[in-house]
Amino acid sequence: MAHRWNNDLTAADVTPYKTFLNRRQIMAGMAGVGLGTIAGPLMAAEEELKPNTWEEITSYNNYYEFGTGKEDPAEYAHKLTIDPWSIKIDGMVDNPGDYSFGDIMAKMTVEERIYRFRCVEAWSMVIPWNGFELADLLELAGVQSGAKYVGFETLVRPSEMHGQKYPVLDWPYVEGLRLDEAMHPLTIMATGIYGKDIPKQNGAPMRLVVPWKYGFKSIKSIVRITLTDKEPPTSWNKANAREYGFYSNVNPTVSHPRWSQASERKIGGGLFAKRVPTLNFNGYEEDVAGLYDGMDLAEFF
Ligand SMILES: Nc1nc2c(c(=O)[nH]1)N[C@H]1C(S)=C(S)[C@@H](COP(=O)(O)O)O[C@H]1N2
Ligand SMILES: [Mo]
Repeated sequence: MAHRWNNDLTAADVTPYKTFLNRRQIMAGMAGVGLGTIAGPLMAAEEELKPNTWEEITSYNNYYEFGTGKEDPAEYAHKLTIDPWSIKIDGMVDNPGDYSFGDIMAKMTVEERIYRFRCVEAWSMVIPWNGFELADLLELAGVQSGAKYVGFETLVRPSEMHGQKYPVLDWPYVEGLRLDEAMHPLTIMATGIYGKDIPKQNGAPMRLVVPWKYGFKSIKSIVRITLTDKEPPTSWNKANAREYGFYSNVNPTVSHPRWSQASERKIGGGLFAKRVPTLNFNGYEEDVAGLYDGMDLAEFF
């Protein structure tokens, strides 16, 4: 399927691969944690920056199935078996069933897209994801007319995901989108990054990427997609409804109860740029604002 949106970012906007790989250490360095892993010149730049709070740091590297520590996913995710892999698509679809990863990949057109992608924790990067539009997969399953929402679930396998032995979240990790959000061409299932297979700590073999929403909406290692007429539960909303709403659109005017979301730091070029204002819908306002016409986005945050 052809691109259905205009990409205004170029190769020059992409965060260098090395910076991407080192970002956990880079961010850790900002809090004075793991200083030994930071290269000299980078350290000098960091020292001029106000350190992040503990809450910010602990949220950077999020894949709680592998532990809550920022280095846990990179350390433990290799244990995950991703072959064979299938996604159950059920609920309000004409063609429910288990779709194997191989079958899905054979039917989808995988493209490279360049996304500005930021996390709720106030940093931003530009990532070249490879993937396909979620809409294409949903069309394959045949969405029924009464469906209004899409629910997603991550694998539950405590033998390989030791973080699931602890009730830090209610497993499985679940997420949801309204159907029109899910069908939007910016919503992709990512299978690769920087032209390589997606690393396990980033959600192999398939994870969602919703670039106008905060990072936690981008659920990793998906095994189930359910079409429904009711707003599906979402993990962070279940854990803390006051801090995390269903929509979670990047919105600089709505502060998180514990921190401002008005600005972000761009990671790139080996040095930190100054804080820059966060853009409404993470810069995708033109593409997605229409989805929320008439909605009070402070109420539906
Ligand atoms: N299954 C699952 N998906 C998840 C998470 C998680 O803990 N478990 N963390 C989320 C959060 S909070 C963020 S910021 C992003 C981080 O994705 P990245 O490591 O690829 O940048 O993944 C999201 N998807
Ligand atoms: Mo996050």
